[in-house]
Amino acid sequence: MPTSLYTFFQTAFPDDHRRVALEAPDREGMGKAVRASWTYGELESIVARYASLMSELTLRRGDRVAVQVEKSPEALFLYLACLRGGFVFLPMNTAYRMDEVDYLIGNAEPSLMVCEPEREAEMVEIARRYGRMQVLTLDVLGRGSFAKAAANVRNAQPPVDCASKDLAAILYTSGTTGKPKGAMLSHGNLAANGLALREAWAFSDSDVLLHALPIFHAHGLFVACHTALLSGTRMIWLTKFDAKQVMQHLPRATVFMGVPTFYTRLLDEPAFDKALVTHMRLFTSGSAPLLAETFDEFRSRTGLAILERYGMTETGMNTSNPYEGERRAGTVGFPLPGTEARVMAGDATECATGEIGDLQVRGQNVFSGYWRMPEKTAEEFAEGGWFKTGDVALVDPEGYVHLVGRAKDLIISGGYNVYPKEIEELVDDMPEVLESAIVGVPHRDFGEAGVAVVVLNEGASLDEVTLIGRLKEKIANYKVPKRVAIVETLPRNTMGKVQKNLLRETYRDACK
Ligand code: MCA
Ligand code: AMP
Repeated sequence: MPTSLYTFFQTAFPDDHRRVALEAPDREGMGKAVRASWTYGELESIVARYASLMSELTLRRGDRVAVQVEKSPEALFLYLACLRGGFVFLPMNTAYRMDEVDYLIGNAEPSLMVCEPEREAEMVEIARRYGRMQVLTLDVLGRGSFAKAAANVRNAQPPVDCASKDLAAILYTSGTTGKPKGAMLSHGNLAANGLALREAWAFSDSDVLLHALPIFHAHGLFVACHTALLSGTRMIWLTKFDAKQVMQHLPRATVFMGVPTFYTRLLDEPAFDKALVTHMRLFTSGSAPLLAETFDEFRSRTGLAILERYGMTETGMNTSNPYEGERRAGTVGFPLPGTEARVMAGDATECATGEIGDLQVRGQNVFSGYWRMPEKTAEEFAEGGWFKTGDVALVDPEGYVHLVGRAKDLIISGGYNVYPKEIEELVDDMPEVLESAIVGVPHRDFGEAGVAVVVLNEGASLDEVTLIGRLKEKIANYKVPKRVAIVETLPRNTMGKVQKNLLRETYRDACK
């Protein structure tokens, strides 16, 4: 039984290494020099070369490799090379601005940063400050100093035999207080979850996964790629989600995974209908709540029921609607094999069926803790190894889990998490601002989006465009509130706490 995730993948790769692992239609027609498809054999040899290059760069087992690059097949190979070589992959959202990247590098202390060529100079500057990080580049077409150096590698080294508990990746997630925390995911966590999904969703080597998610978060990188790689599945690799492009490739696919915004955008296309999905056996949705109306409209347009599942960066996937059996809109289904879930009324009391409480999960999929934050880690676990998800849920009489709210102050916009606290701190730092509150309100396209409600200092003036412009210089665009309201005071309760529920009500139509 393998313990390294890459060895798990290798075991599942087809015996015939000439079978296609990945095709990148975005690259077709770009000339002979630009590849548009890779067999499993080619994938293996590139991954081996990339891993060997990192060893030649004197990276050691357990060293972190930070990656902020556009989605490309080579970016996936780089991830796989980290797994193969025993290095710890640290992906960063391409939308992150330098302040955000700087913090993550300072915290994770990577030995290597692979970035877009345009960002190289800024990264070198950061590297100089932190001392020991090397910087190489990789662009969306797989070119750059990393690929160039890898092409010259002569001796491919054998895969490193990682143990189940060894770190495979660190994914940063922001928190309700303070700075982003690095969720430490081991080979064992990722393998357990990938295998559970392969079984639950009946993946096989005859599947074709249409991949349109970004690969710097758990959904696109782990959920989608791991199930495919653990099944010897072919992937059609799109650089980003574009409804028309997805429709063009759907007829050749059997599985598609998305956030709810992907589905609402597909439904906005008049030509999206049954004829496009004749080979499709599975559409999954997650990262944010799928509205029942989207589920229903999708079913009436295609005849297929979207399978909604629920997970977190820290845990991978926890629950899923059934592959066989009724998929219920507004629910996230049952705990996956190997994962336990319970709803708690307090520290020690479990809720009865139908009662609302705090959702906790436990299983091999659950991470070991936050990078160098033992206290934060301890706070998030209850006795017995139960992880406190921060989601509020109930389990109905038939065992379906319903997510009914969040205990954490979090906005999920188009599948990306935005923590109001992080934005409020930046707004409050502006000299004109006395205080602010960021709330999530319904958004036609992204499901939810942020509105900044701001109180100015006496006599100060600041308009929406200026405030938004300043935030865009500091943080990723998707975190920037879509609207700004300047008000006299923020509503507070008797304890002095801002009543965000009232603000959500007041501004509920602001982003419609
Ligand atoms: C782009 N913008 C956004 C978002 N995406 N604003 C809020 N929320 C967003 N998600 C901004 C852009 O910067 C731009 O701002 C403006 O909105 C319009 O951009 P547009 O061109 O429409 O956006 P896009 O490039 O088409 O991207 C939308 C998207 C993308 C395709 C829905 O956000 C996406 O791929 N989302 C998937 C997220 C995901 O994979 N989450 C998984 C996390 P401006 O006009 O100001 O420049 S993992 C997870 O949550 C757990 C584990 C789980 O359960 O899966
Ligand atoms: P992340 O930190 O990006 O991993 O986001 C995890 C959070 O996304 C969870 O704690 C949930 O609040 C939310 N989430 C994931 N899947 C779903 C879903 N199907 N429905 C509602 N919320 C979801």
